[in-house]
Amino acid sequence: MGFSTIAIHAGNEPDPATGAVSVPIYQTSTYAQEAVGVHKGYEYARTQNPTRAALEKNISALENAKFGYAFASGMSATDAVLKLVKAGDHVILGDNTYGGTFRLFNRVLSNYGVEFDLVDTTEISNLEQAFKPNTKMVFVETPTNPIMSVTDLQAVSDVSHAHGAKVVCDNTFMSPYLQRPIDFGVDIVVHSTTKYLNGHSDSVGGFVALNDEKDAEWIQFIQNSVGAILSPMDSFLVLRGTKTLAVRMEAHDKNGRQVANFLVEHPKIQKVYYPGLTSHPQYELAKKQQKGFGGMVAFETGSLDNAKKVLERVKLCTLGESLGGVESLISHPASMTHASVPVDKREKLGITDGLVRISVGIEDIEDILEDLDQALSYS
Ligand code: P1T
Repeated sequence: MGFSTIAIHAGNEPDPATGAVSVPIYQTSTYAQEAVGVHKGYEYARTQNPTRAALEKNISALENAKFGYAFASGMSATDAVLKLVKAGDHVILGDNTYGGTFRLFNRVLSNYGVEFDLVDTTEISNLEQAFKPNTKMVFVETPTNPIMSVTDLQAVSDVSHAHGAKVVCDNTFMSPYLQRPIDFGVDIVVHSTTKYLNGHSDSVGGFVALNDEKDAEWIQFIQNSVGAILSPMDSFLVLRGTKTLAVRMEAHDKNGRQVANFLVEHPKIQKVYYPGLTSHPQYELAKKQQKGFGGMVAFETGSLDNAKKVLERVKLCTLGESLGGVESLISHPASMTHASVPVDKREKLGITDGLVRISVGIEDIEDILEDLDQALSYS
């Protein structure tokens, strides 16, 4: 079956009670039981909810995974995955991730006896050198937020598995339409569904997709035990969002390429980070591993002053954190999404005070380009 057919039908069975074509929002905290221990498979809504179950079927099918669990946010999904490691274990984390992911490792996980090292995984030789006897997990984002570095998922999987470590990929920037990490040997995929999967900037959520039954049981156990579940309303919204994922991602990809090409030619821009540019260091890999390049573009304006001018002059693009919605969003990673990354690490990666990130929406491209053009015409 094709991607859109799966997106529209997986998990989206007509409601058994009424025949409703759209999975209803089962807004209930509990379920009536016929007798003690006799019920319809639903006992308490932290543990099971039909709207959430439909979404879990849907996204796991899109990621080519047997199992999937929906969480209250992308961060709680990542946190659940990190509960697969224990005190005394070592984790390798890609050196450029969403700032909140770095913060979770640096400020939370480190308090529980789990060691981690940051590694530039765009070079497999760096990864090979980073393994320790107690390395249990390699966690990467590709393309990275916001520098858009691309990691070879097949190579990371091969090397990590040879060292007995599981591979986790945060696939938020691509969505399963543009990249399916499990097809390259990745063990666990995490998402912030807040972004492209929902796609309309009106829900916060997260997802874990995987094939290993034992790990899946543990993730489900964590989901129920900790309780960071996705609500029925949010499950409904994301389920509605994924139905149009393919058409939205095609449109984001098309507009993203044009914005990147426009910025590359602009005299005020010093550098553009977008894997679809032939000048991108991993352009060939991105072409091979991804179905497209997506709608995330970052660019260097040269100074905080210049970045502020662009961010304050835009009219159509909205200044704000987040990404992946139908509307174009523009942000300042150094002070917003990556403020929790120490300044020396940020600068080494290229997350300077002059860096601006745009989540290119699916408005008419002429309007997006006109807005960027007028925002960049400051003196
Ligand atoms: O916000 P939340 O749903 O908890 O997702 C966290 C998260 C995880 N992974 C990636 C790659 C992300 O980009 C994010 C959240 N990112 C932003 C809010 C942002 O503007 O970059």
